[in-house]
Amino acid sequence: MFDGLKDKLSGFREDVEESTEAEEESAPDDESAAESDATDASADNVGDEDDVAAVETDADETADGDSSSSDDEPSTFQRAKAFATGRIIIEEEDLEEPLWNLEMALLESDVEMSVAEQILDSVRESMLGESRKQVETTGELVESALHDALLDVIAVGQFDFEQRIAEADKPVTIVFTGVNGVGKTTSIAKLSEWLADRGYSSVLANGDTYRAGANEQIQEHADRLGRDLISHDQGGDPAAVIYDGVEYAEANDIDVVLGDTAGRLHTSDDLMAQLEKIDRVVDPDMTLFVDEAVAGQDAVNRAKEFNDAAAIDGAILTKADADSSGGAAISVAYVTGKPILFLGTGQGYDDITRFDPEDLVESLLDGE
Ligand SMILES: Nc1nc2c(ncn2[C@@H]2O[C@H](COP(=O)(O)OP(=O)(O)OP(=O)(O)O)[C@@H](O)[C@H]2O)c(=O)[nH]1
Ligand SMILES: [Mg+2]
Repeated sequence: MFDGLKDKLSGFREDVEESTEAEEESAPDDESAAESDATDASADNVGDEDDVAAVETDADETADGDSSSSDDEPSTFQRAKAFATGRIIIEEEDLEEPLWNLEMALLESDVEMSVAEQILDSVRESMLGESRKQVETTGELVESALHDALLDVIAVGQFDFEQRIAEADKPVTIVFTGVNGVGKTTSIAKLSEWLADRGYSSVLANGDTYRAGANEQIQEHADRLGRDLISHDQGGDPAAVIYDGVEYAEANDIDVVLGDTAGRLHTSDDLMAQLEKIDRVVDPDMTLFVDEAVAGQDAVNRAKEFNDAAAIDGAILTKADADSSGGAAISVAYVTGKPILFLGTGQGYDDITRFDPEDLVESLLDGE
């Protein structure tokens, strides 16, 4: 999951390490007193010899840049001192190229432009502090800057889904929307199982009265899981089906109503009007937008458009098992202001995971 993105993020770390190594190379030339300690200090950060050779030209440029340094920039003495104590000073120019590469990497991974910019701004800010920052190791600094920057965008709007279910008046009605074939019906079946594992009963209501075969498909899930299904004939009114689902749950003491809907484009006026009617008639407790992680930037755009057309409360990203880019997982919450609540990670009923921003960030950064 998200392997392509993991590689790209570790590329940023290497980039910064390289450009600060170049920095270290230049420091002893400026201050011979620092030279002996410097060799030890650089040991942690210097990689193989090719790397060092490759950055030496950069080092010259960096040193040249410093000759015109303003008062804000570290003096030669400060640099040498920092260097001698095994510390590194990260300057704006060290980050320029790595940040550019990071931006390209994020965009290539389908991270939305505004989200990539936000990540860059926050990485830049935490790595430079006011004008510069002294740190123990560059790797640690990169790690913590990326960690915080990613978490800030990924965790937007998070709430405790289970707690919300626990505290809400029953039945809790959840309606699922999204375009065709992204995994709405499968996610309903998975969520029904997820809820059952936590002690909540649920009934399925098939508001997809549009597509031929939809009743049979969801009936199969209901049978396998031993859940009740409320459905009407094809062509019926989706709001009426979900309404019946709510009445059934009230009468039978069922905790949660899971209302399916037909796949639709946000541009389809008829189908969007159906959603509005469901909203009016049923007044669901939550509307969850479902899309597939593999759709990348398209999924991000759709999340935004659905949220604009019919406010969503959260999202489920399916097919994360097949997604290498991770762009949708990183961008959807920031772009909509609504959290990703679950990831679909396969075709089995158990293949659903509560989306945990902290876990995701850690797995993105641990490079495994
Ligand atoms: N690999 C993988 N496949 C998934 C996942 N979720 C759903 N699928 C598959 O995606 C396909 C479409 O799933 P559905 O649940 O029918 O999608 P839908 O959104 O209800 O489709 P429509 O009702 O036609 O709009 C099925 O083959 C599912 O098995 C997932 O998390 N991972
Ligand atoms: Mg469906």
